[in-house]
Amino acid sequence: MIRVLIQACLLTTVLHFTCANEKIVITGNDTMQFSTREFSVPAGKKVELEFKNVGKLPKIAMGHNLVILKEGVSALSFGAKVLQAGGNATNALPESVMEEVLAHTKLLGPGESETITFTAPEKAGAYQFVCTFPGHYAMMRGIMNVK
Ligand SMILES: [Cu+2]
Repeated sequence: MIRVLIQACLLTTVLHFTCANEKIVITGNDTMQFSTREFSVPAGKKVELEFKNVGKLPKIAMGHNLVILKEGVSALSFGAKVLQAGGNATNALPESVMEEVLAHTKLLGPGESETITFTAPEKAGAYQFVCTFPGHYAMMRGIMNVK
């Protein structure tokens, strides 16, 4: 009896780690706190940012978003501008203020998360971020350092 050797072809999955994206994870909670007040990204690099609302309160009372602002835009003055523009619990980021926004997530309810991808500015510096849910900008602010 002739034994036939069957050569099995082993399928290998080759993973390419060619793009070293920056992955940032930030959470927001029911006491109006971002888990991170400051983070750094390399200039001109693709950034992956995951934002999670880890709270339990309803979105209408305690929704959160994460809005990264363009260079030189202050989170405090931007927060006030959003209110003047009619920002509210169901429309926390009115279209009329978008020209000052670099990147942003949606407004998230309890347990929700969103991952956004954007390219960090080429210009090094401190870029402020903020939650624009009404009343939150006083506490929910931070800085993205571009290096
Ligand atoms: Cu918030």
